[in-house]
Amino acid sequence: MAQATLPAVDPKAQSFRLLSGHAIPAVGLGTWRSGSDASSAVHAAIVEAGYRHIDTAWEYKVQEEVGHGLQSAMQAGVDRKDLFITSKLWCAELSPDRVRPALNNTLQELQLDYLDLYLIHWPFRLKDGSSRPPEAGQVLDFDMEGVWREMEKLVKDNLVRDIGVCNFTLKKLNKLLGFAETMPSVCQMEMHPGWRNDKMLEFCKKNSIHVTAYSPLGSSEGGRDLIHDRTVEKVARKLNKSAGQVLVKWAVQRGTSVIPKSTHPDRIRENTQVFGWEIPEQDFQAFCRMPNQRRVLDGEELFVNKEAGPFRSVADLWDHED
Ligand code: NDP
Ligand code: 1BO
Repeated sequence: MAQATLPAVDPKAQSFRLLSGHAIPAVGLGTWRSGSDASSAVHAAIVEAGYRHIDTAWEYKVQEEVGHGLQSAMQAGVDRKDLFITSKLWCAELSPDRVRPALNNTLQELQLDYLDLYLIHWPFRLKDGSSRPPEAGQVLDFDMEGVWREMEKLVKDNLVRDIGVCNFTLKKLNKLLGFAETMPSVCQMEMHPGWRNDKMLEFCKKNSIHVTAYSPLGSSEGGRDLIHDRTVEKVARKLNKSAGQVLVKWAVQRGTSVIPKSTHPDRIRENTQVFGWEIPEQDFQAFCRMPNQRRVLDGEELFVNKEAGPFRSVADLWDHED
């Protein structure tokens, strides 16, 4: 297992260095729930707002639209090699024989011949066509080592530059580190002032795994409205920034890359204007003291079956670590 240390975090940096040596841009565009606007959002992000990092997933059902947006950005003169494109392996594909076909399908939808980063979306295997919540027998055993070996082969075959995970617990990450020949470069987790997840951030830092913070604004549709949180509004007003900008900046100052989603060109631009200024320490710490810490994306609807298991509660999903 490779052991190296990441360079110290430079809060002014516009990218972070991964264990592999590749750079991940500090701010990327999220595409979950972007629907048919994903193409124009990706174009606006790259061509008009200067993003170079796009986060998507097969499960978002927008990869074809994202692919169109990428193509139009490249036609406008942006080089593929300057882009950082992330996608994710869905739960139905979490068996070794399905990893490569799933990646090939994703590459085809995105019209790309390699990904910069391929992540295990959630560490739970689902039967094809599973319902939400899952019925008895729809959540299956997950051969983590077998799947990871296949992910490692994608790197060796230059189909993917880096591999990583999302929504892991410390227990699951420790298990993965026990057999990984290629270390996970990135752990993508829900993180914002309402769910700091400090334990995971510390663990990743100690193990030189870069963290990407998802749902940095508290997500949408039933999420947590951090944009109108009093502390966030107060700090934003003081710094003459928007609420979105101070939330994105807080994530970058913590040493994480961050992937706010928007389909509106003005917000897309706003969310990346977070360089050349800092959140002062006392305001940064005020965000770190936000009460009522809880996840927005707890996985319940996707994986919990209260009667049949194997996960009967949200606490089961998260290995009772919270
Ligand atoms: P975010 O925290 O990014 O919030 C998105 C919401 O905020 C949308 O409703 C958006 O609306 C609104 N918004 C965006 N910018 C602003 C702004 N400046 N001011 C006010 N409102 C704003 O939510 P997501 O849950 O989408 O997380 C971001 C990305 O992270 C996802 O899109 C996805 O790529 C990734 N993700 C990964 C997960 C995983 O399991 N690995 C899980 C969840 C997310 P509008 O579009 O109308 O501007
Ligand atoms: C169901 C997918 C959650 C967002 O990544």
